[in-house]
Amino acid sequence: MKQIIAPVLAAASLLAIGATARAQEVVKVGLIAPMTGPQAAAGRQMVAGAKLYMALNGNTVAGKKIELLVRDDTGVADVTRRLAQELIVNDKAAVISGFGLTPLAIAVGPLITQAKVPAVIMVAGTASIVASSPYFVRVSFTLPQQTAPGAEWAAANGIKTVVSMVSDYGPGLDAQNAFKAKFEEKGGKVLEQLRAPLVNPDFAPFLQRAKDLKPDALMVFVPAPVAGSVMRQVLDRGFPEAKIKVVGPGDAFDDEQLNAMGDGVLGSVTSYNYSAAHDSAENKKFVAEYRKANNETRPNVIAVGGYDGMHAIYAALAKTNGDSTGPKLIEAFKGLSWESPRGPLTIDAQTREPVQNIYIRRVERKDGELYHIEFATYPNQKP
Ligand code: VNL
Repeated sequence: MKQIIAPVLAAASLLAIGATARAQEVVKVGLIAPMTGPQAAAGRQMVAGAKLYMALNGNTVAGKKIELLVRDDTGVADVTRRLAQELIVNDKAAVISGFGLTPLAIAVGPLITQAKVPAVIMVAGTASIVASSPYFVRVSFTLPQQTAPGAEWAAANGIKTVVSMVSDYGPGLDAQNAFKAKFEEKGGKVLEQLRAPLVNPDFAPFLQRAKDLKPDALMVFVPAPVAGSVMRQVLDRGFPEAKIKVVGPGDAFDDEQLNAMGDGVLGSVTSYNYSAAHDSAENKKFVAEYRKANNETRPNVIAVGGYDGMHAIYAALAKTNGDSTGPKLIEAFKGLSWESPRGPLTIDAQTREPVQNIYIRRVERKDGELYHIEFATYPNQKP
């Protein structure tokens, strides 16, 4: 009897080990972000958002353990491409994510198409990116989506002439074109479209030119990490005293930096998909947990992108019941819909783009701090 039981027990324990190994099967998620360099704030915020989602929702989906692999591309597209290749080929990542700037997303398009690995865009906002590969999916926004409602609001609220000043690359040109198209359709006039270099910008000559043209408003787009520096120069140059308002998408009024901009930005009206003051239970929880985990800093559009990007990955994996093969996974992202801290968010099943509310907000002082207080909504905006 003993001789029989021993091998049976041994087999049983081997089975148990096998079951444990299966239960711990890992799905690797690459997150490529600028953790150093001039856009490092974007990397820090994106990773903080993604990690917060995992901390609040556990690291197991459909029986698979989710492992986050963070890589620093320093904001350089060639590095993004190399890291994506390493994540896919060496680490066998099932999905990659991140992309803090437009050129960094564009750089991985051909690679993900060939490898059939989904790439979740958490920030980059140039309209054309997602259509360049059937394996892109975007949870962030596009600049035309963010900008057009604000242009309409400006035209309907006493602003007749505008000069625009943007960072000279994809999202800046998208914002500039979308603003002009909508603003002029509604009867306004864009007097001049100025473009400052993305790298080491000196805004002074552009701001002087804009001020000399005496518009009712200056429309500004810069990537969110540059917001504090551009707004300081706008205020120092006396735009408020000259009664020139500042309008546009919310990037130049980044939530993390808003309070430090001071009273010169009080009353500014912009259009955007996210405000830290968004009035919902989901957002109150998100802001409180983010502050607790991140040295009391305020979450911004980029932090929400990281948080929602992880949600999309979890939800897609749950939908495939843990099957992380690329073609099945990319299908599962299509049509996902959930309540984000920003409000309701849907990934359009045809375009793989975010459909979301765009809010008109005014900078006000609330509980002793400056916030974007939303007061009008353009619902379910397609990119
Ligand atoms: C982009 C667009 C980057 C909006 C941003 O901050 C932003 C981009 C890093 O597409 O490069 O606020």
